[in-house]
Amino acid sequence: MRILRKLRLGALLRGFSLFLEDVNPLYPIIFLACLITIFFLKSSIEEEMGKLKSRQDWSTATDSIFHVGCIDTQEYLIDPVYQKQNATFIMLARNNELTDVLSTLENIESHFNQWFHYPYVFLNDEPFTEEFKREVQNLVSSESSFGILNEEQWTLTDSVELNENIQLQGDRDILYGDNPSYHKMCRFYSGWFYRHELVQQYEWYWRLEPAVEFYCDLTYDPFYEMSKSGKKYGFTVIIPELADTIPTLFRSTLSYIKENQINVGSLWKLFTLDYHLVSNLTTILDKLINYPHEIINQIEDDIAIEYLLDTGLNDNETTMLGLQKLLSRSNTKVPLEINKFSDLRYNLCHFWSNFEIAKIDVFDNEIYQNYFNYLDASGGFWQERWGDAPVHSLGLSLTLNISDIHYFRDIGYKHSTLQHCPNNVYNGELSYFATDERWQRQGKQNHYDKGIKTGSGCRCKCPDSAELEDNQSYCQDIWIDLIKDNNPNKLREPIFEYNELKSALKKDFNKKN
Ligand SMILES: Nc1nc2c(ncn2[C@@H]2O[C@H](COP(=O)(O)OP(=O)(O)O)[C@@H](O)[C@H]2O)c(=O)[nH]1
Ligand SMILES: *[C@@H]1O[C@H](CO)[C@@H](O)[C@H](O)[C@H]1NC(C)=O
Ligand SMILES: *[C@@H]1O[C@H](CO)[C@@H](O)[C@H](O)[C@H]1NC(C)=O
Ligand SMILES: *[C@@H]1O[C@H](CO)[C@@H](O)[C@H](O)[C@H]1NC(C)=O
Ligand SMILES: *[C@@H]1O[C@H](CO)[C@@H](O)[C@H](O)[C@H]1NC(C)=O
Ligand SMILES: *[C@@H]1O[C@H](CO)[C@@H](O)[C@H](O)[C@H]1NC(C)=O
Ligand SMILES: [Mg+2]
Repeated sequence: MRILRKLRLGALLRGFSLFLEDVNPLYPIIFLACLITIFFLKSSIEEEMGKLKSRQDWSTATDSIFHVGCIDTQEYLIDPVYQKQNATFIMLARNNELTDVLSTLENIESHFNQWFHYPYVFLNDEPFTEEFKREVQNLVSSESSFGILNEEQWTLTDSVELNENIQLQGDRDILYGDNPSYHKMCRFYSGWFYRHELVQQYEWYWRLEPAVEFYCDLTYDPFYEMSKSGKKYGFTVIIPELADTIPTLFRSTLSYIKENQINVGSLWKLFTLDYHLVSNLTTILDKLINYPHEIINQIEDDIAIEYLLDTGLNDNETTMLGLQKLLSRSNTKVPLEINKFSDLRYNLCHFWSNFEIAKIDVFDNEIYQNYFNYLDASGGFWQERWGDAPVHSLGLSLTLNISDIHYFRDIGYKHSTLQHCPNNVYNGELSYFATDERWQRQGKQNHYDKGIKTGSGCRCKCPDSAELEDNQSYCQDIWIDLIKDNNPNKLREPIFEYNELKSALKKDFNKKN
């Protein structure tokens, strides 16, 4: 065999060199150069790819993927420790969205629910048509129930003022600002969905929307895994909110916290930028220092001014420096940090709430409910266009810690224009089995993306467009940072103390002068 292979290789090479002799003596050199270029290009592409966020392993003791790659679902289901959870899908939808609803259902059944059979709750502000119910029931592998929202759950203050406000938001080009039903939807999802009688029959829910897409198979039960590991809320996408839609949401949130003396959870750190870097600052410095790079400069100026005031004005350099600093400080206006309240600012990050897997009681509790009532009374759901996503995120941070949250990094998901799709695991594929002939996959359908060593997904087929993790905002970075923390549930404390910093800087000052 080996001899045969050698012979063939020899023939091939001879053929090739004959071909080269025939043509141009430069060709072998060009050919070699090409090979070398390809080799270096390939390894540099690989190196570049390795730097991509989506190709890195983010798992920490605080949060990691429940099962990397595919697992054997049949075995998982019969394992005596496995327990099906008291859980449901929920979807708010209109009758005219039936096609998009069916597309979501097909997706979730084929990628997950054909093995787990969790029920569905559909909600609507109008009665669902018979056609809607029939088509849905024909498609899914479990029970479905259909609920209607009452007046109280689906409303905004009905007044002239309301209409003017909503029109104004349209004129300002605020996304969905001039669409009253969008405001109602956001208000419903902010404060009512978890209290609906059909939803109240469960302990867990998975929120779906019409026309969303799942790119991978989920071969384990996310409700069970969350319950087992003490997780309470799961997300797939975290992004910043459009600032124009929520001008006063954060201020209202802070008022609620103050009035009710809420001790926020450490999740608060994911959503807020803390200006309070130095404790015990004098009033004026507290106003002048907003960013880390300003700390040292401002305290040094303070020292120079104090020196001048202590020693009096004479024409040596040190007192002149103090004079200079005093003059420039007296000319300094307190910087206008319009988004800073009580030394904090909302960084606009939020879990994208069109996908949520969570426990119903993360919302169905006194603190969150009163928070919603407070926000509702303030009018922001119609005077502005508060989305349910930032309201959920800020509301959750009133009670939850970082370690209560799970990032479903292995769930490939698309809603409207944004998508997250994980890499498959290198050699981590198990063969697919359908429980219904409708979900059979043949030929191309049963071929998936090539895996990598640090992959996490199971049988993902990702679209050829930008991956959110690689094209993402600061929000994802803050998340990664926080789960790396050894003590993620601790709230942040000021890093420096004013008197300590000042006496250290004073030593330098005295040495120099
Ligand atoms: N029944 C009903 N559902 C609505 C209405 N407006 C929005 N929804 C649902 O609320 C969810 C979010 O609405 P969508 O238009 O997708 O907003 P987006 O995801 O923020 O772009 C979807 O599940 C919609 O089907 C409405 O007026 N009536
Ligand atoms: C599921 O949870 C709900 C809400 O807590 C409860 O009322 C219901 O009895 C539970 N159902 C089962 C089957 O445990
Ligand atoms: C704050 O400053 C005062 C007065 O300079 C000092 O007595 C106190 O110890 C400082 N507080 C802290 C926490 O260092
Ligand atoms: C500047 O003047 C003060 C007060 O007279 C004095 O203590 C200090 O040593 C002088 N510094 C220099 C650099 O001459
Ligand atoms: C990726 O980022 C670029 C530049 O920030 C942006 O123009 C583009 O729309 C983004 N793509 C996606 C899919 O978010
Ligand atoms: C959050 O963490 C703090 C500090 O470890 C702890 O006291 C508190 O009970 C935790 N909250 C929740 C909801 O687990
Ligand atoms: Mg949507």
